[in-house]
Amino acid sequence: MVHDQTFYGSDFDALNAFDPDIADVLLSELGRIRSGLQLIASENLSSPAVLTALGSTLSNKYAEGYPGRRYYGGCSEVDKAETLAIDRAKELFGAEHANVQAHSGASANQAVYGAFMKPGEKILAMSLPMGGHLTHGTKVSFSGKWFDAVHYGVVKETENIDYDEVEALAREHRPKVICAGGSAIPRLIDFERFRAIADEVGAIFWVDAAHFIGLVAGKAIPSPVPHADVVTFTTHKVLRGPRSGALVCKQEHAAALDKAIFPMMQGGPQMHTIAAKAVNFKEAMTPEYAQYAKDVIANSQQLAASLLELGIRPTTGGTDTHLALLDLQGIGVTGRDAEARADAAGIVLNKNAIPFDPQKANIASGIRVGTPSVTTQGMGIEQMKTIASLIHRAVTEGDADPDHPVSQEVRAGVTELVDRFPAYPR
Ligand code: DSN
Repeated sequence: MVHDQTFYGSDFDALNAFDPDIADVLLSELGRIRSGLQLIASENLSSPAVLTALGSTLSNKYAEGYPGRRYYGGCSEVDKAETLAIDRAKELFGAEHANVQAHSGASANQAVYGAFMKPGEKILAMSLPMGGHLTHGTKVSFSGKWFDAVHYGVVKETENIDYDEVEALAREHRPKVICAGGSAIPRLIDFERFRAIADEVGAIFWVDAAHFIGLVAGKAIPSPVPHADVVTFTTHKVLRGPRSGALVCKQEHAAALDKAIFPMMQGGPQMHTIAAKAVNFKEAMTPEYAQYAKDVIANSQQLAASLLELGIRPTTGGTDTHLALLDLQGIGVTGRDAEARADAAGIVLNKNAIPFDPQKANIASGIRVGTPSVTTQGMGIEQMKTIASLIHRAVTEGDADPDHPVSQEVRAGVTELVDRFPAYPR
């Protein structure tokens, strides 16, 4: 492909000349990423190819509608990008239909409500404090304000999804939609059991696979796609694409979901992001990506096991996925303090409620750690053992002050790791 070498989209020098304040933010954010350990389970380091598509002139184009059926002229080129993204999503996930226009996971989730529910109707989903998501019927979200949400949780002893409760609540409430998935579920979900429950009560079965879809893409865990009516997801977590969302569904729901995305919930699609999603889906079809997805899980399991050896208990006893949820009650530290102490030492993670948490959400008794970013940097099992020791030291003996001796000592360990396994190597 011949292209104009003088301009293809982004131009950092031009930005720097016009707006050095924002140019500085771009550079200092890159510096922040490079100098610390990024353990936020929902983040990753997308490729230069993905970032290039994001920083392109496709951002300029209005293209309300779908390929071949737009409300604007001049859509011939963006139609190609969206068609590629749709075809690749269908191939990657073995799906009958794909819609790649959702601006985010939350927007994709809105479309599920829009397609299948009227205000006031019932949805059955996991509660947020047990591991669910804001858009699964919490009172502060549109989903809880406009719809009647019934929530299931986990079994106290195992901390795994309480399938008997799901079944009992489904029989009692006969919801329109049953949702599986969430933001802090370390274990695999039994999609067959959910499907059977949904079929018994005549509900739509929706899987919010935002967190684990990247592991599905790499064939490292079982796919929900054959079982669910609709699977929504984000593209920026383990999947390592642009910050965005998408959905795949059975053909019988294609028209309803397409109409729910546009024109019901969204206006013009972000064509630069759709092009970046197409690049991302192509990346996720490679053998290298499949190995990456397996490594993410192996690393996460090692990190959880090493933390357990050090006295920090992973809920459910471990993990099958990219994330572990750690219960800090045994070491007498809150999630809020742990997050601040880790941050001061260059370890970026988040406080998180654990099942049956006695603390408020903004304090929390747990932290959530994930391995997508450090695995992208090439770290493996030995490095996970080191990271566990660094987390343990920072959380148990550290301080929120970056100048505290323990913060500095842990940061030296972090620096040693990120120097050997750089993010965005030069
Ligand atoms: N905020 C995302 C997460 O961190 O899991 C979910 O939307």
